Amino acid sequence: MILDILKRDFGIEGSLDVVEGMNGFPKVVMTHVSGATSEIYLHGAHLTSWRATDGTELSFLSRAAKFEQGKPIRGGIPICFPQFSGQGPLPAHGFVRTMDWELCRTQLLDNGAVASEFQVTDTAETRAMWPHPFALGMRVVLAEDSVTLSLRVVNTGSQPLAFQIALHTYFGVADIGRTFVLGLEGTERVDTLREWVRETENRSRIGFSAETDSIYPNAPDSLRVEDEARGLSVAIEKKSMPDVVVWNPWIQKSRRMEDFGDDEYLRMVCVETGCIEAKQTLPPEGSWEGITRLTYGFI
Ligand code: TA6
Repeated sequence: MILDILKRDFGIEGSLDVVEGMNGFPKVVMTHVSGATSEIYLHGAHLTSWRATDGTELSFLSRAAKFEQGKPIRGGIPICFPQFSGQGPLPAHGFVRTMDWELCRTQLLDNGAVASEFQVTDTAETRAMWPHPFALGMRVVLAEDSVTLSLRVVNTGSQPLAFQIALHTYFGVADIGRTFVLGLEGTERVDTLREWVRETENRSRIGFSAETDSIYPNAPDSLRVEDEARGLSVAIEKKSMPDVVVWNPWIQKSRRMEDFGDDEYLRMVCVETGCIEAKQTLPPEGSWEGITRLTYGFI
């Protein structure tokens, strides 16, 4: 059975296991010696859980999330590639988040961190939608107080490869009304809910009281999400992922999403990092890498 083979080939006693997740979908469970954990489904190489050393869940996974072939998982950290949202002819956020990725490496590092690597490449189905060969890798490193996600795109074709890419990170919070995003003051904001008007963000602490869906092109590489109700913060540090999106669906959009509870907007916020306006183009054999590190702490 595939699970037994994955356990045999990639399991690390006490640090990493491959188990049956929802609907029998295989998932990697990483456990740091401190007690911190993370879970990543091979479906979409989708991180669905990141827990602190005391078991506090820092990610968000909808109670209505679907675990079905061809469907994205609602919550966690979906990988958007080669398109972001509906900004092109492909399915929303591209197609890799609904593909089965290969688990290709696992490690227990000298510093005690636990690492797993996943890869997906073009298929006849993807080439029918998007006629470009590619290889996309993701590496997840779990440490005591952080999880680091590194993405790498390689152009394995003979033509230039133009793409968008993002980590669509859902953060779990206790109360959206006491949740704030810091670090975007002075950055240009594109408000997709107001005809994509472009204006300067003048708030040092962005709070939430309505549907929010803003793109911040070329945003600072250090941001923070504050969950005031739990006294928790998550620092976001990024490299080569210039653009940020801040999203909360609020009441009406929540009701329209079948894989999202009507009240769940109260307990999540998305702060996404990637190349959205900064579309990338690789020459044949060229590669791009981007990193986002999430570190939790206390306010
Ligand atoms: O977060 C930005 C965004 O494009 C929003 O407009 C919203 O559509 C969200 O992504 C979720 O997209 P999804 O396809 O996962 O429902």
